[in-house]
Amino acid sequence: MDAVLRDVYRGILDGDRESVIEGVKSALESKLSAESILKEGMMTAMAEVGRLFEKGEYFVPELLVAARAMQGGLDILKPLLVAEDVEPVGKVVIGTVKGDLHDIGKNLVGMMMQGAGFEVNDLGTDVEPAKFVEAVKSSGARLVAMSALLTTTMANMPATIEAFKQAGIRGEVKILVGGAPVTDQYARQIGADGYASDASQAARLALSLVA
Ligand code: B1M
Repeated sequence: MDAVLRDVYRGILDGDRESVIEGVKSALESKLSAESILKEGMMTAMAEVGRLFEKGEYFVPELLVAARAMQGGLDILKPLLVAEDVEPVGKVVIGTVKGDLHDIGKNLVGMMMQGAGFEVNDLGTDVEPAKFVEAVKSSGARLVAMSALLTTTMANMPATIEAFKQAGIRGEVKILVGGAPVTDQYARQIGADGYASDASQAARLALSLVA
């Protein structure tokens, strides 16, 4: 790994937001692409944080500071991942499902969708099914993107799809799901319209769903 990326990686593992911000700026100055900084420096670090948590070497506070440090780096990369001043190709309502507080993957998906030309209405985390429905009704969005990182909260994806059925507008929206425990098979089983394994794929799929 490039030395400057190693600083970004280390900064996330140490939960050192300032060093991640400085590392990302230096990496950009040394002409590394936003994509390689994100994938090689930041996402590999977050995967390692997860591994250390599983092994019992990291605990929730370490996860929190690592996430805060990663978000600091993402804020710097955002303008490079997102196209400015383009005519929206469509509107998307995005959120992490009820009971789930993980937002880094969802934020990345939102950024990539914005980069692909979507107007993104981000409802945040722990989003109740009814809130997704209300947001679609008030914004006129035709695409809904749901993220879940916990096996226990995945079940709130079909609950949200059911809320759209109950509201009588299931046929008016395309629903895209993703997040670490979600699979293509699960997406089909719950009646979603699409599944993506990462943020770039989610943006491509979103474009094809509104085409
Ligand atoms: Co938590 N956590 N966490 N956590 N956390 C995981 C998910 C876990 C796998 C860690 C582990 O055990 N190895 C585990 C889940 C186990 C399971 O359910 N099978 C876990 C657990 C157990 C928990 C708690 C229960 C811990 C506790 O309290 N004892 C708790 C739950 C809180 C809650 O949500 N109610 C908890 C809390 C937290 C923090 C709040 C401390 C923090 C999140 C902070 C934040 O997000 N602001 C946190 C973190 C940081 C993690 C890990 C370490 C990293 C997640 C992350 O940001 N990854 C994670 C371990 C891991 O993932 N290896 C873990 C980086 C991000 C870029 O990847 O989000 O996967 P990801 O997004 C990817 C794809 O999944 C995809 O695109 C992205 C890449 O391009 N994607 C989509 C995501 N959403 C998509 C939507 C799409 C399409 C693609 O379409 C709409």
